This record gives sequence, structure tokens and C-alpha cells, in this order.
Amino acid sequence: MISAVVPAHNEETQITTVIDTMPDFVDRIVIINDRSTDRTSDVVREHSAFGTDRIVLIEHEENQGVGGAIASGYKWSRDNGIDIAVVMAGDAQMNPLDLPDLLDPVVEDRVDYTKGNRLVTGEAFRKIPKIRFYGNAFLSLFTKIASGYWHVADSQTGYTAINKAALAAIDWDSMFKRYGQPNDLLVKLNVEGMRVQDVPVEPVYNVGEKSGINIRKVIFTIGALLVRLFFWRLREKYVIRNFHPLVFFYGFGFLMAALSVLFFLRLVVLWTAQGVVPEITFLIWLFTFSISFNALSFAMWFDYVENKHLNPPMETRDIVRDDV
Ligand SMILES: Nc1nc2c(ncn2[C@@H]2O[C@H](COP(=O)(O)OP(=O)(O)O)[C@@H](O)[C@H]2O)c(=O)[nH]1
Ligand SMILES: [Mg+2]
Repeated sequence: MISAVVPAHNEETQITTVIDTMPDFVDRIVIINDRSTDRTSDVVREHSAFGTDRIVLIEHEENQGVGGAIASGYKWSRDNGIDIAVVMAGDAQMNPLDLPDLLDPVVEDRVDYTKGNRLVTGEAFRKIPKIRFYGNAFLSLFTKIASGYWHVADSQTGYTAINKAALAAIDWDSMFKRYGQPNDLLVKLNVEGMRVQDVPVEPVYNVGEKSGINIRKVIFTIGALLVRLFFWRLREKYVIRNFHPLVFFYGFGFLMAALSVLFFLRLVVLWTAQGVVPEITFLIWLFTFSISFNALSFAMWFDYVENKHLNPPMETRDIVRDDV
């Protein structure tokens, strides 16, 4: 059985489209009304399919944020015999025609989790608002480092599919409740040894959606979250559950990087005060800088090798269609 988890917050104008365009092979549409202040819930109840098994409406008493809404939908799916759960936003920003491609690698048990990647279409740069595009690129890079899934990009997409094993493995109550949810989940999947793959999907904008994201704020909160998750993953994966010397490389690399910053500051101070760059300070700076660069690169390389089997590269496909 396949479920579609649909987080919805003030989506009265969009939710009908999401229900109406849902492909037939989706057995359960699990809509989580995240304490909307508009008629989202009524619109769902008035839909002709409401009352059948196909529509499940979960009402949050309190607003929890998109991550909290997804967690509720996942828990329902886990407890109700669902084999694969996909997440599709309540604002119709996911093209249902992409769904079979997203499901295939999970159905064929090649991976445990797939996520959409909107950046490969060539249209991405034109379609996605600029600040979102750059913010996304920045967060995607740091998500690679934090999660260990080096072939995963477009970390902020909400279009994903997850199988039963992964649904059972993750503690959904501890998942990040707001927009950092996809990043949080990726890191946890990695610690659980789950296989993850990107699938090209179409970026959809201007279908009447209204985003709740404050980009500047979100970049800082998710940035801070990624730093925490990164150290948590290193500890869980390479110290507690299984040891790997890459932690020494990371530790030494960060130490040298910190020293290199101090010597750089000293260099600038002495240079402004005396007008000449003291050679010995310059050499120490160069030494700490190069050695930290080397140690950090090695650490990342080891991490990449350790995770390669969990993260097959994306198979590119032609997603230009006549029907969209
Ligand atoms: N803004 C917001 N969206 C929520 C919340 N809870 C669930 N959602 C849903 O999460 C999905 C993605 O949110 P959206 O703001 O559109 O993000 P964006 O598409 O990345 O700009 C939408 O379907 C929302 O209805 C919440 O507390 N705030
Ligand atoms: Mg949206």
C-alpha cells in the first residue's frame, strides 16, 4: 500500500488540486491540517472523496510546522501497514507525473528513500526564484558534508518517498519540526545505514502557492541545525556504533583551521602596525592553513568512501514532457 503524506497549512485554495490530481496508485491520502486558520479542513471534508478510506484527515491541535506535520503522517503510515509513503506538499507544488520515477527505486528495493532534485532540469535556474536558488545551493553543499550523502543535492525539496524499513527505523517524535526537516531526516537516515538516491523532478512555481519561508532566517536556523547534526552523526556513526579514524582527521583539521585563523589575524595586525609581513608568522599561517585543508579533505574523502554504497548517483533522465 502506498500513502501520500500531505502537510497542509492554510491551503484552502490548493488542497483540492492536490486531491484531484493524486494518481490512482496512491491508496491513502493522509492530509495533516497543521492548525490552519483558513478553511483547509472544511474544504477537505466537503470533497466528494471524503468519507472513503482513501482520505485520512489528521488535525493538529497546535501548529507544529511542516516537519511536525510530516512526522504525524509518517507515524500514521508506519502504524497502518503502509509499504511506501511519499510526501507531497499541500500547495500543489509537486508534479504528480514525477511520482512513478520517485517510487521506482524504492519499489524495486534499490534504495530506502528517494528525494526529488529540481536543480538538474536546466529550467531550475529560470523557474526557481533567485534567492531561493542560491540559498538552496548553499544549504545543499552543507547537507552533503553533514549527512554523508555526497550525491544528494537540492536538500530542501519536500518531494520524497520512504519505505517501510526506514519508516520503522526513525524516531519521528525527535524529527526537526520546521523547515530543517529534510536535512534532519537525511542525517538520521545515514546513521541508520539507509540507502538514499536523488531523482530528477520538475520545479513547480506560481501555481497559486504562498510560501511560508523567510529565506534569510531559514538559512541561519538550518545552518546551525546542520552543524549540530554533523557532529552528532560523526559521534554516532564513527565513534559509538563503529569506529573510523576519519574522526582524527576531522578533529585535527578543525584544530589547525582554528589556529590558522588566529595566525592570519596576527599577520594582519602586525602588518598594519609595522608595514611589513613578518616571515615567520606568514610561514606558520601557511603551514596551519595547508595542513588543515589537507586533513579536512582527507576526512571528507574517507566519509565519501564509507557512504558510497548507501548513495547511488542520480540517474539522469529526460523530464521534458508535452503534457505539462
Ligand atoms: N508555512 C507553513 N507550512 C506548513 C506548516 N505546516 C505544514 N505546512 C505545509 O508545508 C508545505 C511546504 O510549505 P511552504 O511554505 O509552501 O514551503 P516552500 O514550498 O518550500 O516555500 C505546504 O504544503 C504547507 O501547507 C506550517 O506550520 N507553516
Ligand atoms: Mg510551497
